[in-house]
Amino acid sequence: MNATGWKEKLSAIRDSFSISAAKIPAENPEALELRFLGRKGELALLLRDLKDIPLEERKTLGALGNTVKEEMTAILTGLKAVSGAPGPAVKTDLDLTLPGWPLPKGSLHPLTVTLNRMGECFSKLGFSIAEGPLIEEDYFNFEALNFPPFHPARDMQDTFYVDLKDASGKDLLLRTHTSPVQIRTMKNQEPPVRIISPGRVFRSEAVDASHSFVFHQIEGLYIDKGVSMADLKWTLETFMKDLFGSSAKVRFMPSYFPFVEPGAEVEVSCVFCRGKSDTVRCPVCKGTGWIELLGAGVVHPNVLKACNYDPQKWSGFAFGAGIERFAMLLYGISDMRMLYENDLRILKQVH
Ligand code: FA5
Repeated sequence: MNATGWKEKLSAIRDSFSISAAKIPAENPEALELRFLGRKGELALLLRDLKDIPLEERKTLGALGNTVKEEMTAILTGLKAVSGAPGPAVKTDLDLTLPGWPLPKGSLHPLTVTLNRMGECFSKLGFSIAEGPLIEEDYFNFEALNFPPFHPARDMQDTFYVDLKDASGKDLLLRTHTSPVQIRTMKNQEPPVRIISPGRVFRSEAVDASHSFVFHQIEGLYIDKGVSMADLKWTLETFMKDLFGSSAKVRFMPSYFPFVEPGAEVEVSCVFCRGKSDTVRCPVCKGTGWIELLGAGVVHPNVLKACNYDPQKWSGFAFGAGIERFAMLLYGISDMRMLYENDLRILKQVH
């Protein structure tokens, strides 16, 4: 047989193998293997015929023949796997009877768990979630919230100013509270509005057990017809009882925020000593029986006007709470810094 004849025969064997391998129902892969690759198989015999081909052509043809052989072997392995026929035995030191390695299981961070729990309470009351940027315009963080430039109320929130202006030349800063989301939402939406807005805030403050320079707040805003301080009180009381249990009480202490009138600091009855720290002084409420948790009030008419809401027609309440303070109460954490140290012994206790 000359080289051309050998090549034609190889091509015919390859085609015949392909047709047999693709048959439905499939042919027995062992029988196919024997027919084409076995000692007296069609391809094996053809490869043996190579000895009659002149040496200079034998090398190329041999390589061609081996490629076809490899192709056939790969297809046969696949067919065996599908038909469940045993493949070549694999030697392994793996002991499949041994128990598996324990996989370390992650859990949510206490701040995330706290935020989720707070979010669930408010979603039951019909609040939806709104978000805003962390790098904020001075206008949204202060001006539209009734803090005019150079007003002394700005000193209440020590700010990180950014040494950049945005594309339209506006002053930028790291937001000091989540209240700018109130403005962004009202400017984009017709009333009624019922939102909560969780997120990170920044203040240039010294760090201690109850203060951080980066922390988290959750804002609440409800605008509708005839909303009053009584609605705020009911909402926050319902929320605190849901979170801390039905015996939790809420009280409002007069306070000042330029964007609400009247404004209040809201305190919850101490969930640790339940106001009974007469014998041993409670370290959390310092014996007062009350813990301050958030700021709140009735939305100031100037804020409504800045958002083109008619204060004669619409009114509302707003509140802003520190998520870290709630996490500390819920999980008995005495120092806020523990929440940021990523010590697994602390983090693993919260699920
Ligand atoms: C505000 O930030 C107001 N925007 C809240 C508000 C919203 C009032 C809507 C009225 C209406 P204040 O600065 O008090 O208020 O912060 C609110 C809460 O954030 C505090 O009660 C406290 O829980 C938390 N907080 C304040 N400063 C820090 C800090 N440095 N580290 C951790 N938590 C803080």
